Amino acid sequence: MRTQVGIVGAGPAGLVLSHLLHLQGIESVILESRERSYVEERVRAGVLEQGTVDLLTEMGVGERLRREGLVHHGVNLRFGRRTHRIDFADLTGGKGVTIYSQHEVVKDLIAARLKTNGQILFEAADVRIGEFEHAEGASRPRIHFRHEGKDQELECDFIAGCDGFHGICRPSVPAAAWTLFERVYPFAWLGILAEAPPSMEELIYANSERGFALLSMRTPQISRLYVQCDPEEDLANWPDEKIWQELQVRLASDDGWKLTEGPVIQKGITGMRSFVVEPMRYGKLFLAGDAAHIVPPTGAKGLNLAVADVRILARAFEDFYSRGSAERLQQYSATCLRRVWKVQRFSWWMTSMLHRFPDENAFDHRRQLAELDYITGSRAGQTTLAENYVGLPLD
Ligand code: RFL
Ligand code: PHB
Repeated sequence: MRTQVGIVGAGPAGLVLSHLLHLQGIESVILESRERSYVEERVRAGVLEQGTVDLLTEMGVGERLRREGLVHHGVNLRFGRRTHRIDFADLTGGKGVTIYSQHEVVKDLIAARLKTNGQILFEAADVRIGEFEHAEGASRPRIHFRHEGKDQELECDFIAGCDGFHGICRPSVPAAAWTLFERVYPFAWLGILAEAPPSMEELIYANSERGFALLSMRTPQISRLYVQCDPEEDLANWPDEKIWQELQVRLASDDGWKLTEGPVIQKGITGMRSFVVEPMRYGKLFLAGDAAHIVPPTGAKGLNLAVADVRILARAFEDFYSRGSAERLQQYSATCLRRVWKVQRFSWWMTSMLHRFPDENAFDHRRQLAELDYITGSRAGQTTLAENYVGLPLD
């Protein structure tokens, strides 16, 4: 088999890249280790920046998103039992975010790829990459894999490593070629999906004496809620009643607001880390999305950052194939990393401002509350949060 760009991973990064390339007349093949239904049902992120929505719309995959997505023009911070709304529309000139599940985005992208005869090989086993080491020269990268019981080889001009944090692309490069930057947080998020109408129109991020809590949503009937917990926590220790009890206490306010409970239909624990690999390119291998960086979910940025990377990568491939210019490919890593580090900073900042740390002392906690008081009380502070949350410019 032969293609122009071989893509490993059918998450948001791989799928958006493949569809953007198709729109530019560039061929690609996606190899995905999981089955289609698994990829289409995996519960993950839910907040899309304006730039992500605009890009998906321009790509022709925004129709259901426009119809079913919930547009939010603000977000609430709750601390000291009081609620403070950050008004994105007012602070950013009308911008907002859209609440639409990542797995719905993935479904829409897979449908669009298949409709235009895109090749996605699900359940590709033992995926290995080779001969990508040299940026210049005639050697062609190869991806070896097993599909439908047969060993196969995909020859391509370039490989896009869109295979997430636990993928095989990054570890296929000699460790000495990368510099890794990492911070692992001493807490995790226990998340639930509940059949309960969201108790607030917009999200609530709460810093409480008992730790962080978040009220989010998926649809007007389904709430998505999180509580900070120990990273080693066993889900078995969290029966539904205990989760609701903890949410009730952490989200409690003095303004008459009430949390509506309902049957829990899904729950899971997600660890929290900040991670960046530099550079994001090695020879003819380009890393994008979670394969290159991880953010803690407090800023709701993981999916948006993955989309921003592949938008830059698709443009670079377009320049290469249509004009023979490799300049943007050479600049790919540096261009992405400028944005990646700003988003890392924002995600770390939101995380540090909103969680209780096991080693914090009374001074640290008072300082955290003062920071929240400052951010919510000053227009400059609110603007800092708002412009990062709705998304920094893509260029
Ligand atoms: P993905 O979505 O992980 O997709 C990678 C794809 O590669 C496949 N793969 C392989 N395929 C072939 N061969 C191999 N050897 C392979 N190894 C892996 C995988 O099956 C998968 O289909 O990465 P991508 O495209 O970069 O997209 C990034 C986003 O998915 C991610 O940043 C966010 O979902 C992060 N994230 C969250 N972000 C938020 O903003 N809010 C959230 O609430 C939120 N929750 C989450 C999350 C990430 C999670 N992970 C990674 C465990 C919850 C979880 C559980
Ligand atoms: C979600 O709805 O899953 C969600 C929302 C906001 C975040 C993280 C996750 O910061």
